Amino acid sequence: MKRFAFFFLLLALFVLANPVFAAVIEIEAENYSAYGGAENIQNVAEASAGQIYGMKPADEFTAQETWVGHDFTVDAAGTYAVEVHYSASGNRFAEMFMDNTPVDYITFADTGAWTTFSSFVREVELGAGSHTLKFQAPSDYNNDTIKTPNLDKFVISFVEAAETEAPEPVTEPAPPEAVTTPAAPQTSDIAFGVVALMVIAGIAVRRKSR
Ligand SMILES: [Ca+2]
Repeated sequence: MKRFAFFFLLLALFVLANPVFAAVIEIEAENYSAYGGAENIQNVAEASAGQIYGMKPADEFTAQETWVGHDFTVDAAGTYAVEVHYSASGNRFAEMFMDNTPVDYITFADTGAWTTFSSFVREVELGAGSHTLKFQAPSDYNNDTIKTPNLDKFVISFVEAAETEAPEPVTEPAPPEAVTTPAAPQTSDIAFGVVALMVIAGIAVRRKSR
């Protein structure tokens, strides 16, 4: 029994230390953080938690200011999969942003009915900390010709840790400059010196013998 307890302790430590097992974040679209356009929460029995957020322009036509944002926080930097659950009667469109950076212009493929839900996944790179997932009506939305989807739920899950940058290669120090040895005295210089010494010695000897 003690052996099993030790094993489970090891397993628990591994799970806690490994961000792969970080909690999956689920956000109901109707639990938005902020929105632009018309607030549009609807009860749909088939939806997750029984409600959806329908992106809707304030005036039914001018959608550029129609958006909905959801704040969330991740503990570890890395690649995350954002699973988007939605419904669409006919193809619908919205631009997806993470922290106001465009991720993709999404075609929300026709699910057949507003009560039928489907999902797609986009991967994003996230730093540790807080983020905002935002969907905005496409900029080419005009006179109701491009329509937006009903958003149901987002599931954000860890894929892999951020790559740590490889350290700069250590550059070898340049080899020291070759030491130049002083030029050896020329043979003629040596001969001149010897002769000079002999002359001086000769003079000295002569003076002494006088
Ligand atoms: Ca929902």
